[in-house]
Amino acid sequence: MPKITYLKALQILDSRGTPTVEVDMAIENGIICRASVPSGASTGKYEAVELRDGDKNYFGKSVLKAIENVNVKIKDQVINNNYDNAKEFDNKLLEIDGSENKSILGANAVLACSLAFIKCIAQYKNKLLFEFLSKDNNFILPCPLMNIINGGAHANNGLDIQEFMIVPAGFNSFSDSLRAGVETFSSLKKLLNDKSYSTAVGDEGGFAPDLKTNEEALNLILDSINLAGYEPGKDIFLALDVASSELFLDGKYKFEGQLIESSDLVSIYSELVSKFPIISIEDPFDEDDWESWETITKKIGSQVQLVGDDLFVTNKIKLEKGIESKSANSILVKINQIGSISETLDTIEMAKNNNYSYIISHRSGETEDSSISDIAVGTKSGQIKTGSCSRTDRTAKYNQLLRIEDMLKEKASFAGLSTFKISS
Ligand code: 2PG
Ligand code: MG
Repeated sequence: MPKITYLKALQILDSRGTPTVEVDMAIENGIICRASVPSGASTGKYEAVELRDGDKNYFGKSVLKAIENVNVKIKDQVINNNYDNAKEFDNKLLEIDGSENKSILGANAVLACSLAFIKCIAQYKNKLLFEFLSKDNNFILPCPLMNIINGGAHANNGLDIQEFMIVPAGFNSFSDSLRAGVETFSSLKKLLNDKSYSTAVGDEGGFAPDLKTNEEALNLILDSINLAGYEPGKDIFLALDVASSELFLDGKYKFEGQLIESSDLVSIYSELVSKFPIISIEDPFDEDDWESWETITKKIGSQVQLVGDDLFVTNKIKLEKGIESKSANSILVKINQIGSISETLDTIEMAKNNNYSYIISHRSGETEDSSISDIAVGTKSGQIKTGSCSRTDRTAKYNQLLRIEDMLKEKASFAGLSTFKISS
């Protein structure tokens, strides 16, 4: 791999208008790559540290310290050096940082460099990122989990559950699946309009109507699937991200206006799964409530995918604890939660080896960088969570998948339901 000849970070804005880090990197033969970093709202307590300035600019959210860390601390050590592979480069970043959780350089500074580097190597090897990441030539296009009704920390309505997603899995190709998702989204808009609900969209491009109950949201989605001409539970399934760390209060959960015990919540989920074609529930319990995770996995883990997001924060050590305690059967993978691409790939490998499914995911604050689509194809995740089908920050990811599908043609198959941890 040729030497790194240029490295420059710039403060740009994410989809919420919050500052984030963008990096341009060049290598000796003239290849230049750009990467930028997403940011969460319902962040897990154990995520790698996103460095923010905390001063008066942007109400404390500017990232100029992280930018300086790239432009000075990282640049000084990596410029004119060459690294054979992503792991070697990422290890160098970890060494410069020296902390447990990237708090010195900032996970935002580290990830921007890590992602720019892997893009440079891929280009140097004359490969697209998804090809470079793939271990063979059997490509699988992921099934989308599309967040069409937003609640929780992503909207200011009355819904406790953060994400109500549709999963258009019953199709033969990614583009047909996406089309069915888009048609359902448009039908939902019509239904909301008819009922005089707001059709303004939330952070991830889904609608954020002021619905009163979670079941009302689920029923509206079923109606919109039917209205679009599809069959719920055959063509299109449902998925939830409860993001329940946000609902956890003194050992109980705030749910539909009441403080309830975790055992009540287990019953609520079991009932929802029996009433609706729900195939995946993310963060049903708080990131520290391991006991409830074990209980629910025992109870419904053979029927439905139980996804650890805040629980695992894309961290191998956390995932290992989950595997040992039989908590969850799936992991959400967010590159900025752990902060480097090689660590992300290591976590994916662990999930794969232990029969956990893994969903490549966006953050609620996104940029135009669509690398997660390549990562989903390159790692054969079979599932991608990247919001609804509005807002360019979300559609950029779907558009990249359309391009990959077009490029691969019959060399790729569509994952459908194949990677979901559900009873057949
Ligand atoms: C989540 C994500 C993405 P955030 O909880 O899964 O949908 O939200 O980026 O705000 O953590
Ligand atoms: Mg989540």
